[in-house]
Amino acid sequence: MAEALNVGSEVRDALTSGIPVVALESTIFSALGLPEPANRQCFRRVQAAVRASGAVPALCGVLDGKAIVGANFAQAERLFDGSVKVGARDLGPAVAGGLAIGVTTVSATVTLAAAAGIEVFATGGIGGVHRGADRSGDVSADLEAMARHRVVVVSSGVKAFLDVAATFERLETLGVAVLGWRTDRFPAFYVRDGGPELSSVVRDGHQVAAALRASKDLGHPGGILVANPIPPDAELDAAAVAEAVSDAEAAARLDGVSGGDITPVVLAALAEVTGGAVVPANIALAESNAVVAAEIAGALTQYGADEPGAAP
Ligand code: PSU
Ligand code: MN
Repeated sequence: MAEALNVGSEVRDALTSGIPVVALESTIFSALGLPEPANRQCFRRVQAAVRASGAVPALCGVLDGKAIVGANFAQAERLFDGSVKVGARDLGPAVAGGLAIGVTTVSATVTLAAAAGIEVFATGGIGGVHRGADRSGDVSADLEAMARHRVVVVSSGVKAFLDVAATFERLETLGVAVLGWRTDRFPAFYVRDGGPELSSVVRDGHQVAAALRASKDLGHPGGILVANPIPPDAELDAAAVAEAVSDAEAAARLDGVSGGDITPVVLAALAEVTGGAVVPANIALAESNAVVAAEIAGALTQYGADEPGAAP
C-alpha cells in the first residue's frame, strides 16, 4: 500500500502526534457533487469548520496514479476540477492505470481513511439503496464499505432521492451501527425529520468514541454511521423537496442515465429545479457534519492511539 497511498505531511504528523484528523471525500467538492462555484465554497467552509474545532482535515482523492489522503492546496484545487468518480472498487485500477484526477466517493474515502489510520470521516449524505433497486440492483458501494471498515461516518442521512427505509434496513443487515446525533429520528438530508426511528441516540463525541472502541474490542469489523440532522435554520420544506426530487428524477431519466452517473445527474437537476435552494442547505449540513466529526475525532484521541480497552 505504501507506494499507492500518499498521506500528506500535515496529516501524517497529526496522526503520529495524536492530533485529531477528519477525512473528507472529494466528490461533493467537485462539480459532480455541487455546481461551481458552490463546490469550492463548500470545501472552504468544511475545512475551516474542521480546523476551528481543533482537527486537521484530510481531503482524499486520486492524483497522477496515487491515492491522496490529505491533499495540499494545489492538489485540492486539481481535485475540485475532477470529473471521474472513483468508488472503492475503482481505487486499485485508478492507481495502477495512473489516473490523472479522480474524485473519491464515500466508499473509496472510507477505504482510504482506514488505510491511513483515520477513524472519522465527514460528508454530506451517503449513497444507499436507490428507489426501484429491486429491479435495477442499484445499491451504493458506500454501504458495503462502511460495513468493511471500522470508520465513523458523519452524515445527514442519505441522499434525498434514495429509498431511505430500504437503505436503513440494509445498514442493519450489513452490521453498520446507526447513532442519532441528539436525535431519535434518521434525518432526511435537506429535512431534519421524517426517517425511521433510531434505537441509539448520542449526545457528544465521547459516546461515539466509546462505541467505536467497544466495537473494536469485541472484534466487530463494521463502522458507525452518525446521523446528524441539517441545522434548523438551513432546513428545507419537506413537500417542496419531495416535488423537486421527482422533477429532477424525471429530468434525469429523460437523459437515459444509469449506474454511477445517476447521482451526479440527479444532484445537478435538483439544484436546477429548486433554483439553487438545495445548495446552501447542502453546504450548511456538510459544515455541521464537519464540526461533529471533529468533536468525535477529538474524543477518540483522548482514548489513546487506538489501544484496545484504553480508558479516556
Ligand atoms: N450525496 C450528495 N452529494 C454527493 C454524493 C452523495 O448529496 O455528491 C456522492 C458521494 O460521494 C457518495 C456518492 O459517496 O455520491 C454515491 O454515489 P453512488 O450512488 O453512485 O454510489
Ligand atoms: Mn449507485
